[in-house]
Amino acid sequence: MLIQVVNPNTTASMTDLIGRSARAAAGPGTAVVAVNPAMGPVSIESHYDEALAVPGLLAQIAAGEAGGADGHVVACFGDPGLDAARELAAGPVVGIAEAGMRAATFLGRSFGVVTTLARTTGRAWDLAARYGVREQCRTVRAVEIAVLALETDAAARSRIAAECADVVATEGVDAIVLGCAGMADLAAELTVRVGVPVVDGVAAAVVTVEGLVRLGLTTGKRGEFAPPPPKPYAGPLAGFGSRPSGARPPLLTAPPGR
Ligand code: 5HY
Repeated sequence: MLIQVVNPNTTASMTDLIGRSARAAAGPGTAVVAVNPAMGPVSIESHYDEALAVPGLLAQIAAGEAGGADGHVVACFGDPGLDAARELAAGPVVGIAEAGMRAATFLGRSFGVVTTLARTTGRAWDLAARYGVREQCRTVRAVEIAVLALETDAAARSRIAAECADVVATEGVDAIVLGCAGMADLAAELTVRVGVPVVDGVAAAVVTVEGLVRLGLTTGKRGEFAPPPPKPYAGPLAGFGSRPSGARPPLLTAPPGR
């Protein structure tokens, strides 16, 4: 089985971190390719970033389909372009926010989310509502560390641990969901430090896609998620439009799979 994990921002070092977490979670016989688009924002921290990350994400989904991927992971906590990706892909597509939140609901009555910037917490609440887990989501907290600073800020780790511990102490949650793909490498250590399961959405999404593929299950293609109707697109996105159903837009200069 081949699973493509797409980091929708353009930061290769973050894609490497995401790839390591994804491979560690994947079972025997599952190959993981972690990629990021060549176009789009270096990090996704606003609605604007998220909107403009989607074309690159979809180009990667198309490239992965052409490359034989059995399923895909959208490795950004806003689950950007998830519905569009599900229209394009034959196999299942899972976002890390959905996978992380749903996994947390198996681990107890309530969970909290710890994410990067306060301005992204609204999106996390919207997704909790969309996925029907709003009631189990007790709080969404931000550590006010920029996405790319997660790799460079020496204090980031202890700052995130302190916030997780405070969520457990003050909200009494049974689990924590990490609100950024760039935190994927912290889950195991934080679980020990704060004493409740800390969920990495990248790992949760990989095993979810794996399970769906093993069961022979994929997105329903009869209605809303049927391949997008072919039509002309103008301007820089011209390559995204004119294709017969099931065909894919031409590949953008995607970096070689890792
Ligand atoms: C992420 N941004 O997972 C989100 C996290 C966030 O570039 N990868 C990003 O803060 O919304």
